[in-house]
Parts: sequence; C-alpha cells; structure tokens
Amino acid sequence: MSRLIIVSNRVAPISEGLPAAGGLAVGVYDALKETGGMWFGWSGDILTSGQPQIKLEEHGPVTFATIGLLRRDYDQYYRGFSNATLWPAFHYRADLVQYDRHDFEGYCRVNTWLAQQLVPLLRDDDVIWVHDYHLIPFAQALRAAGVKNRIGFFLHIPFPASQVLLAVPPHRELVQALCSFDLLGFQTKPDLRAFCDYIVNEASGAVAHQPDGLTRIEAFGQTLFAGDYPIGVYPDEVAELAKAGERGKAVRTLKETLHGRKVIMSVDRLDYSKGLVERFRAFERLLDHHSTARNNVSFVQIAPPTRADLHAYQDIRLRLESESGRINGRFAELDWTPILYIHRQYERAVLAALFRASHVGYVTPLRDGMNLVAKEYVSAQDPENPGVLVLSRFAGAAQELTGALIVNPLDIDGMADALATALAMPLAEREARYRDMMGQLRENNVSVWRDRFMRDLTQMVARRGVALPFAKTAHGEAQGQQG
Ligand code: ADQ
Repeated sequence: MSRLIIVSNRVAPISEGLPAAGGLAVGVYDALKETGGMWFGWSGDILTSGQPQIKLEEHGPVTFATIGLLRRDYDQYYRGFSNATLWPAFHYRADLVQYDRHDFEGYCRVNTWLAQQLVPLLRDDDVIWVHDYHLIPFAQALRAAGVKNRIGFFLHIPFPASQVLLAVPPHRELVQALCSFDLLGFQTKPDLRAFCDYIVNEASGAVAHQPDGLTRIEAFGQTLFAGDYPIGVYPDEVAELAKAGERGKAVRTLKETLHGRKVIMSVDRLDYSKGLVERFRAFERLLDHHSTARNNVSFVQIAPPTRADLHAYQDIRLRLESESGRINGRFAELDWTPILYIHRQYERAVLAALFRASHVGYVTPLRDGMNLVAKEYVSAQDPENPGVLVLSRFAGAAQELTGALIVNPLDIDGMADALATALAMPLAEREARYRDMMGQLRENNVSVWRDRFMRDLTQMVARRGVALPFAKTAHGEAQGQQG
C-alpha cells in the first residue's frame, strides 16, 4: 500500500502520540495510522535568526515532520498573503483584501522552500495530500523539483465567484498553480462551480462533468480532476463526549447561572467571516420583538481570538465588545445577563456538553467553507430532547443540514424570527429534524470524506491517460463522456 503524505500549514499538536484537535485532525490522523505515512508542515515556531531545520518524530507508523519559519517568511507567507489577501477574498470580503506584491513573492518563495524540504523525504509511490489556501503553489513547486507522485489538494474554505477572485491581483497565477494538482477537492458543489466558471470564462479552459461525479478539467496545458467532498465529523463520538459531560462542571455552572432559562449557543473562532455582529443584532431584535424572550433566554457566544495581530481582527473584536456591552446595557436586569460573551478557548468535550445543554445552536457565518460547529452541535444533541440548529445559508454545511432553520445572516429580522421559531418548536418537530440531520451526518462522516478523496486520488493515474472529447455548451461548459 502506498504511504500517505499529508501536507498542511500547521501540523496538529501531538500529545501522547495523538493530535489534540478534532474533526479534520483526527480524520486525517486515522488515515495516516492505517496506511503509514507522514504529516509535514510548519511547527508553529517563528525564528528570528538561523536556518530552520526539519524535526522528525515517529509515533507508530506515522512520522511528524515539522519545521519553523523565519520571521520574514511568517509575515509574508502566513500573516500577509494567506491571511490578509486570500482569506478575505475567498470569504467574499474583497473590501478587506490587502495586497502587497512582496507578500505574494514571499508566499511563493515559502511554498517552494517547503516543497524542497519535503522532496528528500519522499518515496516514489507516496500519495501526497495537500491542505488549504496557504499551500496553493505547493504542487507546482514539487513538480518543478521533479516530483511525479500523485498530488491532491483540498480547499477547506470557500472558492469565490470569479468576479470576487479577480480582486486578487495574481488570481491567474493562483488558478494556474491549482492546475498542477492531479485532484482538487472543494467543500461544496457551489465552490466547485465557481472554480469551473473561472476555468471556462477567465482561463479559456474546458470542463467536462463525468457520470462518476468527478469533473475533468483542461487548462494551462494540464489535465486534472475536481470534485466536491463535504468534510464531516464523527457524530457518534461527539454524541458520546456530550453525554459524558452532561453532569460535568461546565454544564452545572451554566445551569446554575441561568436558573432554568433557555440557552442559545454559538461557538466560533473570532473572525469577521463568522457574522458575529449581525448575530448579536438579531438576538437584540428577538428581545425587541418578542417580549417573552426577555429574562427567559440567554445567548452564550464563545469566541477565542485568532490572528490577533491583524488589523481586521482587532477591529471585529472591538465591535463585538461594544455591541455586547450595548445590548446588555439595554436589556440586562439584576438577575439576568442577555449575552454571555466569552473570549476564551474550551476543550472539545466541554463544548460538546454545552451544545447538548443548550436549546438552540446559532451558527450564522457570512461565508464558511463547511462549519464543523454546525455538525458538532447536531451530533451533541440528546435524541430524546434535541435542540434546534439555526444555520446560515452561506455555510457549506447548509447544503447537507436541511433539517436546520436556514437563514440569511444579513436578514436581521429573519434571523430573529428563526430564533423565536426555534425556541418555541414542539418536541416532535425537533426530533424529526434531528433524525434527518443525524442520518446525514452518519452517512457522510469524516472517514467517508477522507476515503472518497483518497480513492479518487489513487485512481488518478488510470484516469489521466484517457482523453475525452470536449464540446462546449451554450453555457460555456464542456460536456464529456466517461473516461
Ligand atoms: P474553521 O474556520 O476553524 O475551519 P470550523 O469548521 O467551524 O471553522 O471549526 C473547526 C473546528 O474548530 C471545530 O472542530 C470546532 O469545534 C473548533 N472550534 C471552533 N471554534 C472553537 C472555539 N471557540 N473553541 C474551541 N474549539 C473551536 C476551516 C474552515 C471551515 C471548515 C473547516 C474544516 O474555515 O469552513 O469547516 O476548516 O474543513
């Protein structure tokens, strides 16, 4: 069996041989344990001088290969082009895009350097799976170094519509670089469609949708395949964690604090893409329009800071502090705080237990690749008395979790109405919606996601050899037959 090589910006922290984080990290780590292989990426260290050296750590059949970044590389590759240019653009926030040509050069330089560090560790039949927007030029750099292995790429964040992507000055170089991979994975069909639209209308390429669900792409002199692979969770494990924490300290404290009031729960990284300000305002609208909610419902928002050294993140933090202060000032009573805004990280088990103890999961990003919190919220519910998920139509998860109350996060009244509906929903309807979503989550858990991607990537060599007749349709899309 071929070895699997995972490449991601950060390698999940290893504690006693297990990555500490959830979802993706656990799913990927499981695959590595099965096939044996390596996880390669940045260690999280920033060096002010010297030459970073790869550190290799063996944990059973898995090797963790990590390397530090020089301060200038961190500033240009990670803080600059990845997070000040690509992140806002790919989340449809062209207004927040900051572009510096030197940062883009740094981004490409670091990708090339990282690829060169990996090359001596590779074997001929390794299968390489690269993750996320930090590493778009990685396959191009490996190919330039003579690597012939199969290389796949999964984008965890949305792929934007062409007109938004055009706001990123080197958009063409980015899409050309993506075409050096053998297989591209997107979270949802709309992301895949946006990519195909760019290929046909901006890159004069051709796309052909195949009966097996994959899309064959010809552009920039390359042939590759693309598909949608919605990432999942392990719903039954989340459910067990949640149940185990039911009588734990966090849930006891929450219940004592709220004295039997209903709880609306949100958990996010503090990020402008998560729609937090709109969410706070919709909760305020609920209190304005539904007087029964006053002193009967509290909204708990857990949002630890991330990327706090970027201006846009300082800005969202200040706006939220001001909004929660203002809304609490308007409505709070001596025995009731409407919004509990908590600015710290909690362990997965604690979050799962809090999800189970709450009545509404309130997940309303302005854009999100998938949003695993939505899937974890549903998984954590008590089947006998489940809470209701209120979910943004712009989260990738909304394509699957149709049992949620789907909202537009820009429609403040609509979100307030959905919260009121969720709080009043009868048990039978809550159960039916929960069963529907739990079935979907079990069917597409994180192993299914990983296995589908790996199966398609390992079959690439056979597929690539077969040429397809391409014929453009009236919509500019090419139709092809099965290869
Ligand atoms: P993220 O933007 O980090 O991930 P999300 O999918 O919501 O967003 O969360 C990933 C994990 O982090 C989840 O397991 C969640 O429980 C955990 N998490 C989030 N907020 C937390 C908090 N306050 N405290 C502790 N843990 C927290 C990116 C993309 C997403 C995509 C994922 C996976 O932006 O769209 O779903 O990758 O592909």
